[in-house]
Amino acid sequence: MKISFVTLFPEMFEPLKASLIGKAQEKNALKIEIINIRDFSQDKHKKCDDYPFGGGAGMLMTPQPIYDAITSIRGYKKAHKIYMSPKGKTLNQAKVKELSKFDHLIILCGHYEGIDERIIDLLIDEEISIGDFVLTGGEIPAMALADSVARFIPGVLGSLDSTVDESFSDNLLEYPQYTRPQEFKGLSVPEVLVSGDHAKVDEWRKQEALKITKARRPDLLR
Ligand code: 4GX
Repeated sequence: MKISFVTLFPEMFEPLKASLIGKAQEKNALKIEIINIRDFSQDKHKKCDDYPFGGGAGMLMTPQPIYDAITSIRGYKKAHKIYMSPKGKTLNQAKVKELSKFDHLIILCGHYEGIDERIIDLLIDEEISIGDFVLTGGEIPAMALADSVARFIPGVLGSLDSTVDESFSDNLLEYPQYTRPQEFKGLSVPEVLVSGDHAKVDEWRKQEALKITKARRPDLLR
């Protein structure tokens, strides 16, 4: 898979080199590309923002540099083009899985009060939100989205397939887990987990997953 990030702040993507995504790139499972919108500004001062027509607080990103940045990307017509926005549909694991099937994602990161709506009309396939809160820009949401998508790409996760047996795979929160030592600060690991009875362990985990999901996220059970 290829992921192209389109941004005014390319330096913000440096941490991706260190992470799992960096490892995936070395293994050629994933190709990351960072496009600096400012490189495409035709303004004499490389300006990329302006006041909104009709007035109102703050600035908007102007359409020309974004349009030229996206259309400069090889294969942009066939790529799936996403705008990160609190107005988008909230991301969930089913959407992440769906996105992992595309060969090429282009993720546009907005700043200020957002972007000129005509970019969405002309180029964007879907708007995605990572949750009902507002950040200063779309870069962190874009990295969160890319990180979750990358986990579905073969060669990204260390162990072969921990994506299957995990939170959300059956739309439940994960059961509690324990490692050594068997007793820590007076708290013991539940007896069933050290019993060696795999059927009992599986049943306990299923019940615990249901219990915590009912308590914290009853919306997931529907
Ligand atoms: N999930 N942001 C977008 C600019 C903006 C402001 C208003 C449209 C309307 C966010 C989120 C998010 C910060 C990205 C503001 N765009 N992105 N940006 N929550 O908060 O994805």
